Parts: sequence; C-alpha cells; structure tokens
Amino acid sequence: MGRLVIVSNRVGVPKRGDAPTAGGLAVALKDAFSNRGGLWFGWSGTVSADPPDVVKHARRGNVDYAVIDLSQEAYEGFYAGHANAALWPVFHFRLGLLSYDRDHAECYRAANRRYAEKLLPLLRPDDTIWVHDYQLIPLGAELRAMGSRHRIGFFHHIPFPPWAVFSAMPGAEEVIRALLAYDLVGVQTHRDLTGLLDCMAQGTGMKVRAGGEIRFRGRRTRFRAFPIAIATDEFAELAARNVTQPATQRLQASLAGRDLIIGAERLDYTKGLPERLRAFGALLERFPEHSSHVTYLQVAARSREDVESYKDLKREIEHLAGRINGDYSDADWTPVRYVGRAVPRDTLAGFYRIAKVGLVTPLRDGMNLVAKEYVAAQDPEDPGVLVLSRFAGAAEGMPEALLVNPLDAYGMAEALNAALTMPLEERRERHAAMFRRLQAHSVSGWAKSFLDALERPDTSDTTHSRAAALSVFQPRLLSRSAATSSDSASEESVVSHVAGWSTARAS
Ligand code: GDG
Repeated sequence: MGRLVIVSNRVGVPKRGDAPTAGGLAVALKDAFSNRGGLWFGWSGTVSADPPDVVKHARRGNVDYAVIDLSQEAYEGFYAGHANAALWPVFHFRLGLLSYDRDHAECYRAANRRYAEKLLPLLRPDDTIWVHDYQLIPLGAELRAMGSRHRIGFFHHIPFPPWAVFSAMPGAEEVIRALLAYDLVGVQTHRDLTGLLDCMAQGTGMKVRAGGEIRFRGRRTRFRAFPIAIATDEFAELAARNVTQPATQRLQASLAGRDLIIGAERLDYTKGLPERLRAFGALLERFPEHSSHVTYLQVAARSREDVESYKDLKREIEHLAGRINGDYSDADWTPVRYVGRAVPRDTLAGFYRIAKVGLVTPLRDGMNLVAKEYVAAQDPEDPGVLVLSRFAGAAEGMPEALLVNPLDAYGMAEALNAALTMPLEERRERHAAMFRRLQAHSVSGWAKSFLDALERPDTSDTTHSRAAALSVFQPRLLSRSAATSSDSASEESVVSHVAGWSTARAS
C-alpha cells in the first residue's frame, strides 16, 4: 500500500514529543497515517513579505510534514480574498456577503498552481492523495495538468448549495468543472450531496449517472456523503476529567447555582451569533421566570479579522450583548458573558459538561463538531440538552436534539425554555440515543470509509452506504414527549431504507 498524502490549507506541524491530541483533522487522520505513514502538505500559516520559495520539512513519527509560506499578495488575494470573501459566503448560501474580484480569483488559481508545483516533486507513484476543503478545489486539476496519475480524493467540509445559489458567483462553472479532476468527492450530508450533484449536472452540462458519478474523458468521478465524526469516548473522558479542574470549578462557583447555557465557536457570520443573542433576549422577555436564574456564556474565538464582514459582526455581537445586559442585569447577575477569544480545549470540555444547555445554532454548517462534542461531554446520569439548528449538518444525525430555525427568535426562546425545564428522564433518553450514535461512528471510521471508497471503489460502496446511513437520516422535530424515537428497531429500518436507496441508485 502506498503512502497517504494529505493536503490541507493550514498545516500545524506538531512540536517534537507532542501527542497529536489537538483536535480537528489531526485526530481524524491519526489512525489513517498510523498503519502506512505519509506526507502532510500545505500552508505553514506564515505570511512572508518576501517568501523564500522553499518547502520546509519536518518528520514526526511516520509522517513527513512539508509546508510553504504565502506571500502577502497570495494571502490577500487567495486566502482572505477569493477563498474567504467569495467561496465561503457562497457555499454558506450568503449571496449578500459574496464579494467577487477577478484578480482575487486569479490569485486563487495561482496559489493552487503553486501548491501543485511544490507538491508534485514530493510524490511517489503509488501515493494516494487526499485534498481538503474549498481553498484547494483546483489543486486536483493543477496536478493532473502537470501529469499526475495518482488516486486523488477531495473532501468538502462546508455546505454545498444547489446550482441556483452557487451559480451566482462569477466563475462558478470553472470551480465545478475542477471537481472532475478527482476520483472521489466527499461532502458531509445527504443535503450537501443533493446540492453537489445539482451543481455537477447543471454546472458541467454532463450526465450524472445512477449512484452519483460522472464519466468524462476516460475518467470517472464519484460523489458521496461521508459525515465527519468525533473521538467520542476520548472527548467524554476529557470533559469528565476537566470538571474538577480549577477553570471549570471557578466557572461553576461564579454561577451561584444558576443554570448555564453555553455556545462556543469561531466568530463567524455562519454561526448565527447575533440571532442566538436575540433568542436569549426573547427568552428573558417571554419567560421572565428565568430572569436571574440562567447565565448564557458565549465563547467566540477570533477569526479572519482582516475580512470586513467579520469586523461588522464583532461590533454587532458586542452591541447586542451589551444591550441585553443593560436591559436585564441585576447588581448580582449578568445574563450574558461574552469571551472574545479561544479557551483551551480541555477547559472548554469541562465547561460543556456543566452547561445545562448547549446552544448550537448556525445559519448553515457543513457538520458542526461543537454539537457532537457537547453531547459527548455530558454526564449520562444528568445530561444537558442540545438546542441545535436544523441547518447544521449535525442535525441529520441528531434528531433527539431540540431542532430550531435560528431565524425564529421566539421559536428558539421556546426551545430554550423547554431545555431548561425538561424532566431528567427525558434528558437522559435523548442524550443516550445521541451518544450511542456518536459512539457508533468514530472519527477514524470516517477517514477509513473515505479512503476505502477512494482506493477500493468497486467494493466500498455497499459497506459505506450502510455506515453512512446510520448517521445520515432525515431530522425530525420531536415533540417533548416523543423523546426516544431512535431505538434500535427504528434505526435499523432507516438503515435498510437508505442503504436500499443507495444500492438501487448504484445499480
Ligand atoms: C469546518 C466546517 C465542520 C471552538 N471554540 C473553541 C474551540 N472550538 C473548536 C470546537 C470544534 C472546532 O473548534 C470547530 O468545529 P466546527 O465543526 O464547529 O466548525 P468549523 O471550524 O467551521 O469547521 C464544519 C468542520 O469543518 C469539520 O468537518 O464540522 O461544518 O465549517 O472542535 O470545539 N476550541 C478551543 N477553544 C475555543 O474557544 N480550543
């Protein structure tokens, strides 16, 4: 078996001796690398005024890291420009925030070409290449143009809108056509797969065959959903351990017996933070019995501060939090606590565990790992309740959460009230169903199912469709009394239904 070569936009080279516990892709790919070794290639995260045109190498265990810097021009045009000001909003259905600039689009192509030029000499003939995310869509096509005949897969972490939305971006056809350079394109959910297949059909004018594939110039590109998972048991242990740590204990003491609602994410307009603050304000207005009995803690790690729309968002959130606190605070109670920076991962896990409500309400999200982490972090004997946006990919596999539309402030306030007053038995049942499903889908299983589908295309489809079906099925809004609808019998019937559908389409 050849090496695994991962290409992602940002590559963090672990410090020597560090355990790879950081989270995100590092954890997901640890197992995939462990039995075959490999190469991880991408941007170092450094912007050099005058970048030396060299690849920096490091080796940790059986993984080689190779990183390059970006020039200031590439950073502005490729990363902050086309990737984050044009592609990110359009993929998240936010046409009003789409800012297209032809020079930036050219920088995007050029940066991908440069990545390909630097990567190609590092490749061996039997390597399998796995490219990640929207910053690198054209990389496969650039590698092919330079003669690469490797197996190349692409995983898209963020939503995939239908063509009616995506085609609003100038150059949309070119982006869609570039996907045909890959052997396999993965997205998070069935909803995204529907959007992707619609874009492939309409953006290329080609026929999408049954089973989700396009054949073009002797090559076949397949399209599939691979919902990303978390390391559930590890995260549960981390949370249980950290509940007794000083940071969590201090937070607990400061609540003085009040219930805690928690939100945590990068400060990003896709995450629905202003809408969430409005919903919390609506809770205090509509259900005044919660006044001075509940505290909402929002952790919002800084992100992309050089993109204009992110500056506006920061101001709006600070204004809303200030207004709610001005309207409702008492001398001894501040309803909203806003932490405008990242907190350490283990501390966050402890915070999740003591929070009675996890409030995860993006306007759109590929998956949303916070929703999964919050559930993993709970004490099964006395779990909190997840209030989750139906527009997060995670909602497809978490029907026992209280599913909300983040644009409906009063609907969210009702869900928050339901969560804060939910009887213990119902909380346990909802939690147990979600936790079981999280445990059944390990993050290493996610990576393995993608790589199997890429490397063994003709045998992996049936297995994959069954595995994916377990975590991808249509969300339902549950009534509070119908908490445990996903017993093993109903889960099995969903599996047969979805697997049957995939088999039928593949035949
Ligand atoms: C993209 C897609 C998809 C958050 N605040 C802090 C902190 N976090 C951690 C969370 C979680 C991660 O960051 C965020 O993951 P998400 O999935 O929620 O969101 P994106 O960063 O937008 O990721 C998304 C994901 O890719 C994977 O495919 O799910 O849809 O947009 O792990 O816990 N971590 C620390 N401090 C914080 O303050 N340490």
